[in-house]
Amino acid sequence: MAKRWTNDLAPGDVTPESHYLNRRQIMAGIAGLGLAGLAAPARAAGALEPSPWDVITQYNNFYEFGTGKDDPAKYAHALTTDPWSIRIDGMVHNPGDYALGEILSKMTMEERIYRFRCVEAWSMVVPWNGFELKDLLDLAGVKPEAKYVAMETLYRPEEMRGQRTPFIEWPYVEGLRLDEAMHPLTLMATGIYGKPLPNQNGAPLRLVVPWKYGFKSIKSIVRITLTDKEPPTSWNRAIPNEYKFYSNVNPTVDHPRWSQATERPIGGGLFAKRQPTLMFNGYEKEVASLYQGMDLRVHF
Ligand SMILES: Nc1nc2c(c(=O)[nH]1)N[C@H]1C(S)=C(S)[C@@H](COP(=O)(O)O)O[C@H]1N2
Ligand SMILES: [Mo]
Repeated sequence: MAKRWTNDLAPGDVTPESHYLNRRQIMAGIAGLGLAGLAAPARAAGALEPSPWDVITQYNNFYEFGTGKDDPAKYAHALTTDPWSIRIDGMVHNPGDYALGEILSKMTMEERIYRFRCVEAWSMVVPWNGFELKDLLDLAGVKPEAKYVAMETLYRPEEMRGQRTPFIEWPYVEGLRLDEAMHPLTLMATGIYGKPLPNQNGAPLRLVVPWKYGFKSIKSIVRITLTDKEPPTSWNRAIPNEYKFYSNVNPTVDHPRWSQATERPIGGGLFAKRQPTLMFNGYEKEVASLYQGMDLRVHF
């Protein structure tokens, strides 16, 4: 499979790290559009400094390990991530149980530095490693009648202590419309900062949809089902009037209990300045066309 982009930094071109990261981000931005040669999108123009490793790996939402932000880092080591396989079924030509290693051997790995915005109004910038979900769906062979992609997290209460309590209905489930799933920005992540994904961040494989609230980015995926019906999603099932299917980041549509106009960058300290939240989390140019003609106040 042809690599969409390569890191063309020369061996001597190593300093400073912030420039290095920004350079890769710009290239990822171009690759994200699949339009190498065109101008980098606006989000790549400014410096997008990744949040520190410790912040990304110690302030987590992963309710399978507890509801506190520090619970996943404390308890997720109990999760066995090898062997791991993913069932791909429903409206595909090649259904089956795919070993993770077999999938990875066929995918083109990339680094993407993305904004990450939780619905709770905090944010980070994360340097993900992974591959485009589209490539995996192409491997499975999506049938023409498929319209949505449903995903499911592992259910293993012996290792996921939070699952011993019915905090939400387990397993955690999420879904995307097929065109969202096929979008070049939609990533299946296997790492951060060039290292394997820590368990608390959703090892060994998690979804990343940078223009949607963080809860859409389902962790530790074991099943992907192609369907013609909008699939159920965990947070919609739990609190249907607060969380709907699309969950696109939108500063003009407030959560019923708080404003979504601004966000708190994690890692900046208790008194860090809140920053404005961007439409589609800053990826408007890339994804707004997916929602043309839709009322985003109704389909939030
Ligand atoms: N299976 C599962 N996936 C999940 C969650 C979860 O509780 N369980 N939390 C979601 C939420 S609310 C957010 S903000 C992100 C957090 O990802 P991070 O901990 O890697 O920053 O994971 C999402 N994916
Ligand atoms: Mo979240």
